[in-house]
Amino acid sequence: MSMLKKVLRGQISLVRDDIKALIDKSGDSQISNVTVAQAFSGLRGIKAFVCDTSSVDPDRGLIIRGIPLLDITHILPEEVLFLLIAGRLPDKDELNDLQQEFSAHLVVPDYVWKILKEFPEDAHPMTMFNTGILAMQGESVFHQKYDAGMPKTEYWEAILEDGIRLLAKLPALGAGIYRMRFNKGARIAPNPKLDWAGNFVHMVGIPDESGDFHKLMQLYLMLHCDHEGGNVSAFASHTVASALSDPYYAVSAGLNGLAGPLHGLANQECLNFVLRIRDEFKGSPDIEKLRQFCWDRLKSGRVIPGYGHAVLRCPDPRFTAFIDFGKKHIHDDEIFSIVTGLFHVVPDVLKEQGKAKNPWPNVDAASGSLLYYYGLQEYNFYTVLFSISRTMGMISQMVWERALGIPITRPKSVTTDWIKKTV
Ligand code: CMX
Repeated sequence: MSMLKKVLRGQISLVRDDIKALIDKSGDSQISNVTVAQAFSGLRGIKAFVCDTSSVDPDRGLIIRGIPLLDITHILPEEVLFLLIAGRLPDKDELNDLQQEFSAHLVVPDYVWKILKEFPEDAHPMTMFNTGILAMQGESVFHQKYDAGMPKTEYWEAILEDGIRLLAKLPALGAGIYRMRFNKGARIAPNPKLDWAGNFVHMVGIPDESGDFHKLMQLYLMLHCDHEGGNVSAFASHTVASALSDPYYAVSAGLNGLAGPLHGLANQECLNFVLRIRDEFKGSPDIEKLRQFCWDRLKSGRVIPGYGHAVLRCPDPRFTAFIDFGKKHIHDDEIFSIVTGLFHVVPDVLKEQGKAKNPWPNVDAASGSLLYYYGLQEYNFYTVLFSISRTMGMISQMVWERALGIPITRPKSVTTDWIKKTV
């Protein structure tokens, strides 16, 4: 049995007892109420369910199991996965054990590549990626054990097994799609000796003599891991998994939400926006020209990608981490200087326009400029990278939801007539 599973076995009954005592004592206490305006506004701000893997503080950003993100930007994605699930960082043996588990499940089955080969040449990489995940659904341990009559108390173990197997394959799936979709030549086989991010760099086939692209991918895959439970992708996968659909169904569903331009696709939109600025001004323009460009975009009725957030009310620490990386490694780069120029301009423009509740940059504002610098320039691939990482959060949340026996999601909708008659 994996060390992570053993750790969880020791925790689950304690957490269950703790929650049972909380409900016995305070089950009738109120934590939120819902206004008519909220009922018409994407459920914004309603506290209606629990997610303990991470939380988003409006003024501080992502906090993972009590640790502010900027305190752990040095850790590996595998370490953050352990942290999300177990609530603490792994020691050396536990990390090694998790990495070995990944190494045992790196290969994407051949039938997936056969399906993906049939896609049109201009298919979006996210469509291919999510299809690849869904195509592997028959591999699900949860699904097989459920059919064989697995007791409820073992659901979480099967979800964890599925999660590790799926996560192990995602760098190969993503890198293979990159090479297939952008005509980069044959797929490169995974190397079981490499770490999760290193394997992606190896299989994507972009030269990395300095090792900095590898460092960037470690940071990238760590930073995007989770963002509490209410964002579109987490909430979608939570809902689908609550019907006891297995992790292949639930992750694919969540990632279909991540593929929306107001969510994870904003990273591709953002780099596209930055490249349009570079092309229009033949380089990095001065601040005044940037300001005008942003106003023109707003006046055409479009959002500024990479800015604003439904929960955050401060610059996203994930943005800060990427900017710090850029300042250290690529500070002279033209594209990166447009990104930092936008950071000087956009918040004031959005404040002046007066619509966005949060004028600050989010995670998607800076990541593309770094990927572009290291040679990953096909920006409609960027959301696939976000997806590889975010699957860690979805799986972690799913493991705990099944461990705690959280029932099927089914909030009550009401009609407009009902509201009119009731309030
Ligand atoms: N540019 C222009 N207008 C913006 C804006 C932006 N970056 N952010 C918000 N607004 C507008 C909204 O479109 C809305 O306008 P309407 O009243 O005309 O509908 C108004 O400001 C109020 O919106 P809000 O309450 O501040 O923001 P929401 O919670 O509704 O939406 C988000 C949040 C992220 C969808 C929005 O800020 C946005 O569209 N940003 C740009 C896209 C983006 O970067 N998305 C990535 C988010 C991070 C992620 O999930 O990956």
